[in-house]
Amino acid sequence: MSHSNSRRQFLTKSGLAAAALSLGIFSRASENRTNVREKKKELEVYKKGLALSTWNAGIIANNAALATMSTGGNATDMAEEGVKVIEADYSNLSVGLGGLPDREGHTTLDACIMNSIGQAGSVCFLEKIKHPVTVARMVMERTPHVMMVGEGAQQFALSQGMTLEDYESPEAVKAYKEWLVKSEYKPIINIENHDTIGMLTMDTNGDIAGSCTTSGLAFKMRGRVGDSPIIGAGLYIDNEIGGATGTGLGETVLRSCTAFLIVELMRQGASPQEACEEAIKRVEKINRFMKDDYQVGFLAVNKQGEVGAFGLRPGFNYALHKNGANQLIDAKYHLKK
Ligand code: SD4
Repeated sequence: MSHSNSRRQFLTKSGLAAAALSLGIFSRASENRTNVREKKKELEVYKKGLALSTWNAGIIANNAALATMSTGGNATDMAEEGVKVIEADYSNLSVGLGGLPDREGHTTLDACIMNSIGQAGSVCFLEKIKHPVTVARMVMERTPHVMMVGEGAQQFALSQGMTLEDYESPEAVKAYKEWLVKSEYKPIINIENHDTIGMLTMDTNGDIAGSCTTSGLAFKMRGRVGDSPIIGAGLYIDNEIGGATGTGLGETVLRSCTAFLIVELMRQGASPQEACEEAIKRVEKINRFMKDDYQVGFLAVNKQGEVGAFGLRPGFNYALHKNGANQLIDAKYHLKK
């Protein structure tokens, strides 16, 4: 169902429908004009493709996604290739094998991907594999499953031709040694400059896909998994409606199924911006028992190529590649600090 259809259904349910009907033929004519205009706008976005991703590194990832599209890639290829560039950048301390380790000194990776026909793949607690997002895609396309974890996920990756990489980031090792001195476990987002990448893409057919990849919280308990590889929490796509992905303290997102919520709000007629704002407020409400400050930021796109972004607190930014221009934007936020 198109966004305008769902919006109409939403209106039909309200008292506004009667008023709209009583306007008769004039309102229908203007609705038709609006539909034609919306359709044209959609086609423009489709032609040029769209990529939207979290934090500063999103600029590079968006470029890689659009480059993939221009060589014939679809939305899923864009979502995979876009974030792979960040996974391969070992100077990034929050994504890929350069990521900060858990409390026992091991870097463990989480990732997921979802395509435009509703298929999803995910890996969690994966070690020594360079591209968790690619393994997630393999789970999606080559197995009857959605999620694989730990050793089993690693074995599967090896069976599909991937190799073990024993990379140790000097920066991550140094940070870990410093952390060991106090061994204080206090996961605070933003302040520790997390950079998990969540990406939403739209290709020349107007199909939508998404991906999310992270090394999770720095110095997390061994075995801890956040929201990023969880379909419905860190990422959700419904190609009839749109998609959503995010970043932040995963536990708070897991408790509120944020990505799924955003897509459902859009289904009911909310714009991507309205949906992100409502969902972030919901995250805050559900997690009101939390004593420490935390950050969460979410992005959304709908079928018309309209986008939304919202943070719980200041500091969340994202990169948007739309109509041929790629730019970094500071998201609006809910709480003052
Ligand atoms: C997690 N959501 O593992 C991730 C962390 C993150 O920016 O997004 N950091 O909880």
